[in-house]
Amino acid sequence: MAELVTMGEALIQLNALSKGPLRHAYLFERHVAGSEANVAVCVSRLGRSSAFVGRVGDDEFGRCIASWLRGEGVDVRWLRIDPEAPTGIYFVQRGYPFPSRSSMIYYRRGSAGSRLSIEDFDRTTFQNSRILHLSGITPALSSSAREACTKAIELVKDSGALLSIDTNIRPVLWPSLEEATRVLMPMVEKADIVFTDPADSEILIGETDPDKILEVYKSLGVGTVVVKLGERGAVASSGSEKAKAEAIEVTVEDAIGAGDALAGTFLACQLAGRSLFESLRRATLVGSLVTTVRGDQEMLPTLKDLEIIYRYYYP
Ligand code: KDG
Repeated sequence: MAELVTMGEALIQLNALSKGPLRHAYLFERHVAGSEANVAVCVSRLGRSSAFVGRVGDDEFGRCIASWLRGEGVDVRWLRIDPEAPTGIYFVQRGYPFPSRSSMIYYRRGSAGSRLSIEDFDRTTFQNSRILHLSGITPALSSSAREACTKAIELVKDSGALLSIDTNIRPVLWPSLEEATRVLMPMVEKADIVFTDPADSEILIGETDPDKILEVYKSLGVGTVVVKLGERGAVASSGSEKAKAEAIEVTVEDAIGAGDALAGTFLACQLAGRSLFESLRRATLVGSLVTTVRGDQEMLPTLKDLEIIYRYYYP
């Protein structure tokens, strides 16, 4: 069984080749994405085993996601083909209205991925796995997806594996930010590892200061907290240890997916037994790298390449 199991909605990303408002974009590039799928691929590229639980439609985009994940070495035995609904997609608009920033425009309501349910996995899915990774996106998709997250957390807490959660609040997917907080906080409080950022933490705990954020989640009983700070890098805390890592300077093509790259690399490093500092530095480095291209997964390095880049930046 896989060391890391993750559950959520894998999506097709259609990324505009040109920067600017989408109404002027003529050409789009197709990528496989979705926060949890990004983490699964990242972990697998870094030489650790990962499995993805979710649904895609019985359509060409669903087949594209399934074969891509399989090709990346992700265990897809719990990726279900749902004939009743299409695979979800989203478009990426880059560089407008803010230069260097991207926005996501979803076409995913009623998608196969949002129909994730407790029937899609069982106790054996998590047998011998060491980490279950969830994100705040999945509970926002539907009541059955929310129920699936709750059930998976219950099974993992019984199995002794660690629960990792990336808060990943996508406001357009929630009826209100209060509802996001009401649903996500009980999940976050059960987590052993939490990834978050100042924007999400302002919503969830009313804090934007990275040190305060670490403090608050630690006081709620979360063992390891990682605060992603974009071009400022990241800070983390685990037990009595604290670490800080700077992002490397890059030319940003599309920043979407950087947080998942950071989380996936951090988790792969933790699975490999690396220290908090070593894990955070590598995670921040990979987070920066993926912003240099369009697409969330193409730039995720193999373990061998990560070590080469790491030695270059940290001789
Ligand atoms: O973190 C990147 C993801 O947000 C992107 O791939 C799309 O999963 C996605 C989502 O639901 O926003």
